[in-house]
Amino acid sequence: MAHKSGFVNIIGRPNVGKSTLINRFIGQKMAIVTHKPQTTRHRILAVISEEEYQIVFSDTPGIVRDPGYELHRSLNSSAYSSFEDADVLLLMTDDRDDLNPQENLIQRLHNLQAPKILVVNKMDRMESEHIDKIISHWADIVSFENTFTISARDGINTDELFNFIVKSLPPGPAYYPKDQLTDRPERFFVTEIIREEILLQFRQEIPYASEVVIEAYQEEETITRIAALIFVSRKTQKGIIIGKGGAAIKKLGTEARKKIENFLDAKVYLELHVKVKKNWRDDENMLRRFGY
Ligand SMILES: Nc1nc2c(ncn2[C@@H]2O[C@H](COP(=O)(O)OP(=O)(O)OP(=O)(O)O)[C@@H](O)[C@H]2O)c(=O)[nH]1
Ligand SMILES: [Mg+2]
Repeated sequence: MAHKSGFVNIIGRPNVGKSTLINRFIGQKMAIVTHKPQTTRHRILAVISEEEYQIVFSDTPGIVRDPGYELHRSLNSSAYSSFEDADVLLLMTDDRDDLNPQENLIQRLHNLQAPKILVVNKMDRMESEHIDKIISHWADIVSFENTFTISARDGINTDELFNFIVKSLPPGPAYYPKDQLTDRPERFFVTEIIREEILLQFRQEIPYASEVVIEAYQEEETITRIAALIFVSRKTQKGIIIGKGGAAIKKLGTEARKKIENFLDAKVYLELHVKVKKNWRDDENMLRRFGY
């Protein structure tokens, strides 16, 4: 049989479970997942290779309805860019999705030639009437090759979905070496892990006002030394991240370090600093520096 390959891109609103599904397919935690919307900020490729096929999954930021910052517009364009190279497109939705897609999204779905699959996630907590309602709502708007109702978290119907994706792949060569798992270097995932901890430990606007960059990254024989800088947009936010007597940043550092050690399978020394950069979310230079 001819070798098959393709880019399989997942789009949907923030928080529907896109990253959770990618992690399940990959069989390990690659993309960060939290209960908060706008967890994913960068497009990440996750490659699954077998002898007879290669799937390049692309996790994308959720599509933000009312982009308030330049950052949001960048997240949306990153999400929309995944229409361009899709060989198969998964549109993911869940029980909280408001089912009111923007005209822009509908147009792009209509124009896309590649097979489209509707994925209704979080079935573990949904009534079947609700699921039927979502499916018929979408069926009126776009024509899908197939529809799957799944629980990405619990792994319900995800194997069936995966098999259908493999079936839908066009013939093609391997785009990446078959032992490569992602397009991102280790240090990218280190910044993501720190950002994940910020999302988990801080409330309200703090996670959304934060960005993490690596300042130093040294792999020594027995330890990896990492210094990371957390940018926030206001002085008060810096105070909150540091906390009373440095308690908050200490906890952040400890939890992030444990996860990074687990991810790198190495002992890690992690140093965190916080810096205020006013309105970085609207600052094109800063956004570029942060890789948007
Ligand atoms: N009950 C339930 N929760 C789920 C399921 N899949 C994901 N979740 C939860 O939904 C939340 C969001 O999951 P993510 O995978 O981060 O969602 P996302 O679509 O990548 O979100 P963004 O990166 O913000 O666009 C997390 O709390 C997940 O644990 C599911 O099948 N069932
Ligand atoms: Mg995500």
